[in-house]
Amino acid sequence: MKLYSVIWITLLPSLCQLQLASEYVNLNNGGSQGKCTYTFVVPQQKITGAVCVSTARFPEAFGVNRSEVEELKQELSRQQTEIEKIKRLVDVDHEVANEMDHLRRESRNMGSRLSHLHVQFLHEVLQKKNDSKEVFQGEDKVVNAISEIPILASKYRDLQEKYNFLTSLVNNQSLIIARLEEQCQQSLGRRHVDQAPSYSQSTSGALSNSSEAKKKQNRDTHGEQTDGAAHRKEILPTQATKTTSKTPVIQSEASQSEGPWTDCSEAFLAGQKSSGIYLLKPHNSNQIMQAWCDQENNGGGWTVIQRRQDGSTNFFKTWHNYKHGFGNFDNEYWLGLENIYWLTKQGNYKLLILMDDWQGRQVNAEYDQFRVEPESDFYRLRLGQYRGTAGDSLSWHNDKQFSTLDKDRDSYSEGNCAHFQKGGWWYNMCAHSNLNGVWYRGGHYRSRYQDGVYWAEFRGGAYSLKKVSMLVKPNKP
Ligand SMILES: [Ca+2]
Repeated sequence: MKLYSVIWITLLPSLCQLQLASEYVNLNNGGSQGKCTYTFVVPQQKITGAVCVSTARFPEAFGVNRSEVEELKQELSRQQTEIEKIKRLVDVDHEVANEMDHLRRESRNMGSRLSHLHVQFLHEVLQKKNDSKEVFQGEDKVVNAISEIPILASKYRDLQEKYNFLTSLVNNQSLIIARLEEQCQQSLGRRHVDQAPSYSQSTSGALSNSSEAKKKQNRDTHGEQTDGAAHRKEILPTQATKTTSKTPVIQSEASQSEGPWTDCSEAFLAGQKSSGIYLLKPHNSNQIMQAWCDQENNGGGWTVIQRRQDGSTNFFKTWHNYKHGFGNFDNEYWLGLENIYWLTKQGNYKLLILMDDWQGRQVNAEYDQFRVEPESDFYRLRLGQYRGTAGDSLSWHNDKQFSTLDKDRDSYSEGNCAHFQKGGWWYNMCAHSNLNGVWYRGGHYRSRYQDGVYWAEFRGGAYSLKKVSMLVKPNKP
């Protein structure tokens, strides 16, 4: 390039400048020596034809003709073109280099992104492994639980067998107690017969010997209807005092009642206006029973068939107990399904239920018809229309049979409602009312089941009532 520049300078059209150019060349080559030397490096050219040289502009003296200059120009132009090409290539190269840089950077980013994804992938693989482990553990637990089911089932069967055994034991014991009571009464009866004259003398003259004997027999009959504890409570004092005085129960009887009456209403109409224990013998029944007659409240003449008031009597009893009755007539008791059957069979009876809560609220529920079917139909409940202030929690039990812990006659197919409710009742599925349930003190109670003495429409199933009584009376005495 430098060489061509030198040529360019020396071959400027204005030859008058040639001298200056030669001096420049000489200066570059150390021309301080004063010698003037010209050096031209031009491509060799073979001149074959006539060369037209303007003698005016390119004097022969310089030894450079016009065609050579043109050639140089062309060469120069070609070189310039080459230079431009090279420049463009360089530019392109530069762009390529930039592009390469950019790609390299991008590649680096991609690399780091790939590393990141790889780490993430590894992490997820580990996580999956852990999850699989948990799934396996869960499956193991399920398998273990399944394998325990037969064991639990067999335990349940064992418990059920034990329960059945205990139930039959309770039944047997109840029968034994009943038999012992019977024997006891027979022996008592023999003693009473021996002492009949003195007994007769001690009672009202209006009573004949035969009626006294009858009354004595009535007492004995009643004894069969009470449960063991209650019965012993009443019989033992009689034994102890038989030669001197009668039991309080008998005294109240003798002073009030010349019965037996068909029911308390008949006694009331006959002038017996004091509440107490009366002897009753319903029509067509050879059973003589005792019952508390309420002659002072709600018009009098009411026969109490059930009463709860202090939790003194256990109501979680067997069929035998519920059939014959249990408890104490002057306190808590159940008259007995057989007695209720004979009592309500006599006519058209109504039922009155009186309830007190622990805050002193008193409510009632009255049903204009009430009776129970015979034992062959498991004392099925027959109930009329409701009226009252407590709300109706018994109609749902209408037409249901009676169930106890040892006799499941309810509408609940999964078990015996009497087990859950801990009483005897005309259970459905299971109860809107449970007046023979567990007597809990204070009202609200905590229990696994709704087993309190409750009337759902009054205080709900989780509230055990303080006082409850069930009374019957004929609609048209
Ligand atoms: Ca059942």
